[in-house]
Amino acid sequence: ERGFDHTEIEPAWQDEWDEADVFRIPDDAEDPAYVLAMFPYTSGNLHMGHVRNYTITDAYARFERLRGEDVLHPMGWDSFGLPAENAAEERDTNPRDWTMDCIDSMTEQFKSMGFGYDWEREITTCDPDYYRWNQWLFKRFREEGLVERQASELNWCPSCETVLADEQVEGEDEVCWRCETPIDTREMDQWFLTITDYAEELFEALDELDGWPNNVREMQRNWIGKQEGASVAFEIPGYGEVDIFTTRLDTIYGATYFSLAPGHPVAREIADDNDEVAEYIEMAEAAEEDDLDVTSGVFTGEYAINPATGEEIPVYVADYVLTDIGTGALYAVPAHDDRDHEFATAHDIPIQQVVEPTEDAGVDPEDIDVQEAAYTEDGVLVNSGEFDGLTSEEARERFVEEFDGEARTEYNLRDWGISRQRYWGTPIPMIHCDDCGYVEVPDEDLPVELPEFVQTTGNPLDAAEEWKSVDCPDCGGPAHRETDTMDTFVDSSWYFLRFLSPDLDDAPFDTERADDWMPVDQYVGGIEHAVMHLLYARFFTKVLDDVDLLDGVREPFENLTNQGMVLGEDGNKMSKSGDNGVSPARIVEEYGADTARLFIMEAAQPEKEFAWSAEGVQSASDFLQSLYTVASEYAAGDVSTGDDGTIAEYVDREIAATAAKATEEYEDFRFNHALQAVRELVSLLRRYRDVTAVDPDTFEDGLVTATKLLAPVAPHVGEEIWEELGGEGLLAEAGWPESEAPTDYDLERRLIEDTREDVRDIVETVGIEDPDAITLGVAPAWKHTVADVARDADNVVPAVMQNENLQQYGEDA
Ligand code: ANZ
Ligand code: ZN
Repeated sequence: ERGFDHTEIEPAWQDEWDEADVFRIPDDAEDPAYVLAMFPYTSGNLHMGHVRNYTITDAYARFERLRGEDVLHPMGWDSFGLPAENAAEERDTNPRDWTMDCIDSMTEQFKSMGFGYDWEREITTCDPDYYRWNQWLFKRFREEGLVERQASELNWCPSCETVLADEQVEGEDEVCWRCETPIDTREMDQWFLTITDYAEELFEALDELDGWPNNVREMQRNWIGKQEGASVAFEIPGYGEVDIFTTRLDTIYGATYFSLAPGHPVAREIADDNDEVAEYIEMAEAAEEDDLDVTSGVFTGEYAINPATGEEIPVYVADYVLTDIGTGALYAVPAHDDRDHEFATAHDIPIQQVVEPTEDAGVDPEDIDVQEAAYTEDGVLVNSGEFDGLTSEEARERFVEEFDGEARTEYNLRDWGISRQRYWGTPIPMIHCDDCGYVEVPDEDLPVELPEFVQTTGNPLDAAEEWKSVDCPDCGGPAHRETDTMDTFVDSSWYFLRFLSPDLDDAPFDTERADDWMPVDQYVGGIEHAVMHLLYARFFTKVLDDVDLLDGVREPFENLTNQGMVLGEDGNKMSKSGDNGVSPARIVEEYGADTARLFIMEAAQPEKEFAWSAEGVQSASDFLQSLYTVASEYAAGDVSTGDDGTIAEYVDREIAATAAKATEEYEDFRFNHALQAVRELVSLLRRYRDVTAVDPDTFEDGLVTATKLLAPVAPHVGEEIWEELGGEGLLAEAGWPESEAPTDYDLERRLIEDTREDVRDIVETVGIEDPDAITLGVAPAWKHTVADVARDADNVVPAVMQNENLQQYGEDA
């Protein structure tokens, strides 16, 4: 019985790699492939989602390294944040100790998976050597005018007692992303980074991010919410001119009412003399976001004059008009806007059509009844005076001038509130003095380190009296420190730059090295970061370039992959706490890291979800054992050898073709296809050995090639086999197989594959269970189809090799 014992070989090879510094990347490397996985939050435990994320990235990094690239593949810890504080409270310890323990145990887990990181570059965001640069950067942002104090209504989690960014509020019932408590709102003064200054570039540059999945780009587009339109003034007699924002200026002739947001200054002015309006505003402002529907609103008794028609239209205050979007006022066109239609129907407001479909729209204008439902498409103007017959697009352009409007672009994106009233984060480097107001902490006094942790129900920094009280850097008078800490998304907005020069102590990162090494070539992480993390990191990169800390790098991540979810065997999301969670540690213990890695990578393409399968794990394990066994039997002289001509030639071509195919699939991030090809090669080798005495050169070349192609995914077993076969040095440094496919080979292979596809199609239509078995000639009815493939003389041998049952047909042919 020859097998390997993963509990012995895996730790041993991990040590060998460390000793040989396989994963170290020297500072003077010219332009390494930068392969990065989103660094983990230090929860203490790796779950399967992590394991998948890091396996994908590690396999790709190893692939690039084996191909001879310098590879930067670092790892660090996203280690600030509320959970540490909560855990510390639960366990009666402090967030730092808890976090450090988590890092220790996660490091162990990483190592046991065989992930190859350059640990010399490890960074930890809760380390003062890291967060001092958050503070330093905050000051540079402030110098650029990108930091503001803004009073605003904020999402407040009553359980975490902290402000949440919009992105941290989840689901329709608006719950806290960490603890799932329904959120409240509160009005407070906060520190904001004015990301809106970059809205246009953040939006437009998405078009060029070809290496990003379309859905992520689309999510960012929606989040930024760019709307091109115009503003036009409507006169409300007694109250002056009120600007509206519209994306549909072409519909201005169809405006049948005018609407103000409850927070609009003119609405408040009207409310001064109108109790009904005052009551409505009060009610609307007290209401939770989803309490009121689109029809909620009140007539003010006032009228606005439509500059296009000169007509007076009634003015409403309505909750569906948002105070901080556009100008907080709009003219409403029920015939062409769904919300306006609903509102008008409820309030008995006339509906006037002004756009009808163009002739080539494929819709009969007669079929449009705007009394029934709004027609929201562009079209041709009707009932629009002298402008009838213009297209919507022409009208929009024309009307801006005609009605003294102004082209205007609006964004849904809001500034980024970074203040958190919690302890475990980067202290904001500001001091408040009664005389001088807010004063920056001088650079030489950075970092502002966190004081000892104390347990309180509120913000522990508020309770740290000694820490809080300082002299004002400007006037020397008594002052106190800002007690808000930064949103942890600040940490992750530039960490990928710190990896380049993690020990630098006079700058956050080395500008020249960033020039050489950035952007990240391949970034891998969860789709849950499609908006916040990935948008903030793009924002930071642009600002850093604008303040000359970067030199022309405007996007941080050239290629992005979002790994799909790992589901439980039941097909439900594998939860960390639920019963369907499979513990990575247990799998590694029982089967070894290579098996876990191979199973995960074979299960699906990185972007696709897949369900955990004990059977799949077993199959991965069996495969590795059997490859190892074939190799060690061969090494021990247990495989009979001899020269055998045609078959060796065929096997040689299969080996070359497999290397070519696998290489291409690795490059395209279709690891499962690459691995499938390797499996096919290995079973070919086994059949070769079973049917005849093998050509030793060919056979050994086959084993070596399979092992090398497998090395990114199953590196430990790979080393073991490499050693058995007498390979020199470490497999991790042994290079990548030649990947030139024989030129005449592709065509033949495609022919075989196409035919298989055809057969599979037929089989699926007829509904026979195992198409592969049939393709390979088991079901008599289909044999002739497969035999067609074998008819080509050159393919007789391949066909025979595919399946013994075909021998007959090959010979017949
Ligand atoms: C007149 C109009 C006619 C509009 C029409 C639309 C259709 P979208 O549709 O998402 O691009 N709007 C303007 N300010 C608003 C505010 N503060 N709160 C809520 N809605 C507001 O958004 C642009 C449209 O949203 C604008 O164009 C405006 O209604 C409305 F047939 O103006 B429109
Ligand atoms: Zn002062």
